[in-house]
Amino acid sequence: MEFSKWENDWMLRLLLPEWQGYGLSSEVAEGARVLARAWWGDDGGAAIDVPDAEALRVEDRVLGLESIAPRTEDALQALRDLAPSRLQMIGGTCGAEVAPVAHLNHRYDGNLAVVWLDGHADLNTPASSPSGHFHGMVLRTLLGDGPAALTAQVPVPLRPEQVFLIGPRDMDAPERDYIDTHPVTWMRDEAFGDPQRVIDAIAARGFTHVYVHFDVDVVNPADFGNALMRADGGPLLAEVADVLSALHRHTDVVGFSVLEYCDRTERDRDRLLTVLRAATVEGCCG
Ligand SMILES: [Mn+2]
Repeated sequence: MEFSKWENDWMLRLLLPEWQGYGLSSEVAEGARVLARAWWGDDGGAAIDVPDAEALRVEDRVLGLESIAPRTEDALQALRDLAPSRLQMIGGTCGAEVAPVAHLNHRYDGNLAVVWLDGHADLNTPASSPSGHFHGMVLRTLLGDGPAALTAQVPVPLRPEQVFLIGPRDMDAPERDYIDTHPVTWMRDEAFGDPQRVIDAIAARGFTHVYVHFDVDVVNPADFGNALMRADGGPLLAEVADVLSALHRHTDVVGFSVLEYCDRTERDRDRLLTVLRAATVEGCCG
């Protein structure tokens, strides 16, 4: 029935401009809001409120955990209430990913490939993180190892097999150890020269739904300057665009997030918008 399809299968646009996952500046919060206005216009969907200024302290070895945990709970509650089957998110830091990934992994009961396009692996734990910044722990938290105030909120943790790290190159030794000892997929330059490899890897694992995490720092900082963090080396924006487009064309992308954008130059804003519009025009999230 047409009507029930609408009820059960619909896409939510979510703006979650949190900066506390990094915690030292709120530049990404403004970046997220600017990007949302430019990409979505008035069709902005839902927004989670985030204070622009806030004193953060370290709790359980995580900077700002007292701010991050209740906001994550609010976001998860909103997703449970709205019950979207598809999501497009513009977030501040990668720390914004807990709620959308947890929601969709629950919804699809683990049939979800999580493609992590990022200059970093985000696989630290509170104990292994050199900085105490949550945005570098978020993927590990989704895998079940993280601050208890957040892991307790994830109804179905990711399994390592669901994780496809595409582009990480700047990682700490404990993150590398995790990759070496768990069946996660890790691709670097080879994925950007040949996006079909990513599609094939997902198909080989049997997943039929895909979540695409796009931290703009996956792009070589020599080619794109509007990212919060800097991970030297890596692909050109045009090469990342090819992967994004291939994923949207050839897989069922049920979630797509853009993170860690800082609105420093109009030129790079326009280049990014062109990429986002081109990638999503034929996919689910257009
Ligand atoms: Mn990241």
